[in-house]
Amino acid sequence: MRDTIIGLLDKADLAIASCAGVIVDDDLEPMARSVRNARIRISYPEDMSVVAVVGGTGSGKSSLANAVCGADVTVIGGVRPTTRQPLAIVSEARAADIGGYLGGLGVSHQVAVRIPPWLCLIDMPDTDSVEVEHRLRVEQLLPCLDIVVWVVDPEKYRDAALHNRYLKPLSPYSNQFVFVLNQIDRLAPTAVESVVADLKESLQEDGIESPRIVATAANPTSGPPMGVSGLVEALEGAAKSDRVFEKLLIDLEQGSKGLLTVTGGTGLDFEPRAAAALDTAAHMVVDERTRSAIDELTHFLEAIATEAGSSTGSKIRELAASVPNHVQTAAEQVITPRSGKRRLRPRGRGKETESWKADQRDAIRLSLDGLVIGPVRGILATRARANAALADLSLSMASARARTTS
Ligand SMILES: Nc1nc2c(ncn2[C@@H]2O[C@H](COP(=O)(O)OP(=O)(O)OP(=O)(O)O)[C@@H](O)[C@H]2O)c(=O)[nH]1
Ligand SMILES: [Mg+2]
Repeated sequence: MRDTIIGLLDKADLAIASCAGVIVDDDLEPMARSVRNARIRISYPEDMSVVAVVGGTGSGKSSLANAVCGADVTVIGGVRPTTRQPLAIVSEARAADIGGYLGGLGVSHQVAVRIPPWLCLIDMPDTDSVEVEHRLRVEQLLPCLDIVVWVVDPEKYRDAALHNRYLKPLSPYSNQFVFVLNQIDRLAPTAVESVVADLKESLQEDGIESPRIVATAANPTSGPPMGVSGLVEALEGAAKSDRVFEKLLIDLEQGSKGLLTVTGGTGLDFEPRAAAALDTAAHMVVDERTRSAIDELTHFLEAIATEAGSSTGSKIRELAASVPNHVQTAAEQVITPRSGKRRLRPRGRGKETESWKADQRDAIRLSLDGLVIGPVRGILATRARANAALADLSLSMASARARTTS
């Protein structure tokens, strides 16, 4: 799988290069960032999983991290919010292997304790307190995590912000997720099952078909923690070593899907539409309605620019600005035939007039095709090349995915 991902990253670089000048930089950046992040991630061991505990303030994230480690490593508190900086908890045996990756993510607080060697657990700040900085920090780290443990409590598990802001848009990553319903000691034992079922239903509404859900009490008011070994088991299940690559594959799939809609998704149907616009404009010029011909071609290019969008759209709009000059140039041909001798417009509606008009229309259509349509064709050809590179990347990703699921 490692080699497959490396091959895909090379293709993705090519596709991004083909999209330069076709798609505005701001829209290309997420894909470019995914490729950069993926190259960094695969330079660290894939048999270690960077797992973050994420959720609302007071849901019990820090308590869960302590319970998983079997030690008081991180601070839990009664004042909301408590955790202000991400804290990475790594195994003593392999702290050195993953420390550089964490450092690169800006997670400078790291402690080494006795936990399974594959696990690197990050206790995160909250996603919902008054401290907006906390949420932004979580959102900055989310794309670089291998596994996310979403912690909810019996009151807030249907919180609209959690579902709409995070879980719905991130549903393609559901294999990377483990859901924890914490504080079950606060529920009547008979109610736990129905709350878990309701949580499952809300996750399915988000597009997460078969969520892994664990019910826990990380720090119950009385008695020992509950359900923590179930959480560790779920994490072990989620943390197969191919999972790191699978997540990177989804990053690339999501990125290229977005770009493909810009390079080819609109189906411009350019040639027949261009031929129709040229025909109409040529008729207008010969009938001495130059202004209408300018409007016809300008509107056509504007429509194409809008549908193509992004940098391609801007370039077509630039060309549209020259349409009046080009139409004037073409109009002059009506009275100046190729021989250089003036051939005056015949009078009346007779055969001679009609044949003169047909000749002039052909000449004008040809001229406008070269002056106006040709350059647009060139711009769209560049877009088509970017589209082809992205389509090639998508094909390779589809076959990589078929191999991971077979
Ligand atoms: N009853 C009960 N209380 C819990 C449980 N887990 C955590 N708590 C309590 O909930 C409070 C918040 O716990 P934390 O672990 O600090 O919560 P957190 O999600 O890390 O909160 P922030 O750091 O503010 O985001 C503390 O008073 C914990 O003792 C639980 O399973 N049951
Ligand atoms: Mg905390």
